[in-house]
Amino acid sequence: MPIQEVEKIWMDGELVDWAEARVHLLSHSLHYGSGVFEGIRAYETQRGAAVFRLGDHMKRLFRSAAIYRMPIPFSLEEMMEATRVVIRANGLKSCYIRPIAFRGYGEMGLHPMAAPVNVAIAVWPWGAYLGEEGIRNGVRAKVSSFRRNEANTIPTAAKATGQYLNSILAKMEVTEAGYDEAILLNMHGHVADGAGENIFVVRNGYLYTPPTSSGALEGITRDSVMRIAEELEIPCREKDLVRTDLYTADEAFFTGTAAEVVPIREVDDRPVGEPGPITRSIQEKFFRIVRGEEKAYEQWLDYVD
Ligand code: PY5
Repeated sequence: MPIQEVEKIWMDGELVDWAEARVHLLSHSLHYGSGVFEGIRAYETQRGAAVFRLGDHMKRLFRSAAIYRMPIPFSLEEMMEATRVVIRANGLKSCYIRPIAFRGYGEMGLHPMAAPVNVAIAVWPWGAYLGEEGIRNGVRAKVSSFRRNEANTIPTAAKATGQYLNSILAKMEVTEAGYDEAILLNMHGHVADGAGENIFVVRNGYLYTPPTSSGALEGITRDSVMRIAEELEIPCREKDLVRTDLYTADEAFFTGTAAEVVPIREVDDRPVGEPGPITRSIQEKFFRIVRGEEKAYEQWLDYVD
């Protein structure tokens, strides 16, 4: 899907024209994956564009950067303000937001400290990552033959650019085979997550999701779903899952900023079924919250104006 271009990108403290947002070929991160990033969404609400859990996403960006000893030359508050500035500059009502901090030009050795840390925030309109049809009727998932990188190889606590090579291998494998999304197991055979989503299953009225120690990212949508489940009085547990737990699930779904809440209707050619009642109720609540229709969750919204 080609990127839908807008006017401006925020780069190192300034708004630059979309086409001028360039980096040097010898940027450290291009060669070694030494960058950290976020994926955030702003939704259209009655009061204009609202960024969903902006502070929590930016805090995760700073945690990711700390793992890689990257000093971000802006404060948390400055990064949040820059996000509002770039959305306003492009006049967007809703968008995907991609902040990135990366080791730039100046050092080609592996010890990266001499390379500057550059920071940018791009925004653009991005529809449902796994498709509108997927949100409505569910997607077909397949367990990839590639295993998830582990917490002590390339730390899954960080959202780093380089670690997505692992997701790309899995995603290519299953999409070329005709499926919509990949599920990755860790080295112990436990379910970690989707290529770019967390995963939940429902069994006998209980909601289960793999713990972060499985190699799952500490997803902000995952956390939102856990809080929604609490309100809906659906018990939710973090638990190690094996692939047959996916086959025998009553319901299953992916969560993520790009994907949002997406039912899984099939795993490895075994039907999980049509999106079930728990998936539906969580999905419905989630979309009401992000659109500013749930007063109790106002603290999750950061209004752009
Ligand atoms: N797991 C992985 C591997 C992810 O890449 C993502 C987010 C998630 C889980 C969900 O985390 P959150 O709910 O905090 O978004 N993936 C990015 C996103 O913006 C990139 C997807 C292409 O959704």
